[in-house]
Amino acid sequence: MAELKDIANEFIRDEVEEFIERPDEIERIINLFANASEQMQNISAALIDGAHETVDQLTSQALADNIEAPEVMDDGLIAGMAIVGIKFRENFIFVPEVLACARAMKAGMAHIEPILSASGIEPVGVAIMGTVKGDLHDIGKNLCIMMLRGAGFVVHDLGVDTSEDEFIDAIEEHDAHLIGMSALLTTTMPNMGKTIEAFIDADLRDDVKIMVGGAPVTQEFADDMGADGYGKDALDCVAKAKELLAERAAEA
Ligand code: B12
Repeated sequence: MAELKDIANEFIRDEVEEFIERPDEIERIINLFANASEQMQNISAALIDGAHETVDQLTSQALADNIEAPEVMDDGLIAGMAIVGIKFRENFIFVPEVLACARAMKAGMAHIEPILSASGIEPVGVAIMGTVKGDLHDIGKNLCIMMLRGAGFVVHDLGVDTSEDEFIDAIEEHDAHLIGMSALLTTTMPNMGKTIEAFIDADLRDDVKIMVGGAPVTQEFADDMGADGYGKDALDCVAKAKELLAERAAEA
């Protein structure tokens, strides 16, 4: 098992010591960073610090050094956000600080996006993605969109705070058969179920496959509200999207 001293970056070691209290989380976070290169840890540290210009520069440098985009995304950017999430939950930081971290995340993602989205392969399907009504979290959804595009999907992004009608209109406008909904708040998760009900009411439920995701969403919740699939992360989102479109093709 990795130990705190195995994390090369001093700022991150201090963050773990000062802000992470739960033994299971200490173990998870130490393992996460101890297994990442020092260059990735430096990106995480800048993200945790909300230093968007530094994240911008370090991400660009890492890619120029031929580090693979998924490694920069997972070990640099998403790993940093894991500490931000814990600090936010425990009230060590508040919305303005988290917004600065989100801005830093976006600065890094801007470099990764063109690489992950450039699939160069034949379009494999059309997907509509959006964060549900009342919810403004879009970092995870945007990562899923990048990965979907990279896998050859044409994705129409409805952004955040997406109403049931906006999902329905988009399906009709783009002649799409796959929807991905994201929710990060326990208070907005039920809006996924409401959107599914709206598709039933509009007599369109059989025309679409619906997948859901977001940190508080589980397979059980997805099953309970009648979604067709659940994905735990962006890689899973792509796998689920392919699986659901194949299912639909078999049914048609
Ligand atoms: C960043 C952040 C914010 C930023 C969002 C910026 C942005 N542009 O997104 C800001 C500051 C705006 C914010 C605001 C709020 N937030 Co906030 N936020 C976070 C934080 C720290 C990180 C979220 C994140 O980006 N994670 C990183 C991404 C990569 O992970 P992810 O979103 O889970 O996505 C991955 C998977 O879930 C999956 N996935 C995601 N979507 C989809 C969709 C599909 C189809 C599939 C298959 C997969 C999939 O793939 C992604 C990639 O791997 C979380 C903490 C946390 N642990 O999640 C709190 C958190 C979600 N926020 C929380 C809260 C309470 C709020 C506020 C209510 C705070 C307030 N008092 O105002 C507001 C709500 C605003 C609103 N109406 O939405 C709580 C929610 C608690 C709860 N039980 O509901 C959390 C959990 C923090 C906490 N207290 O622990 N927040």
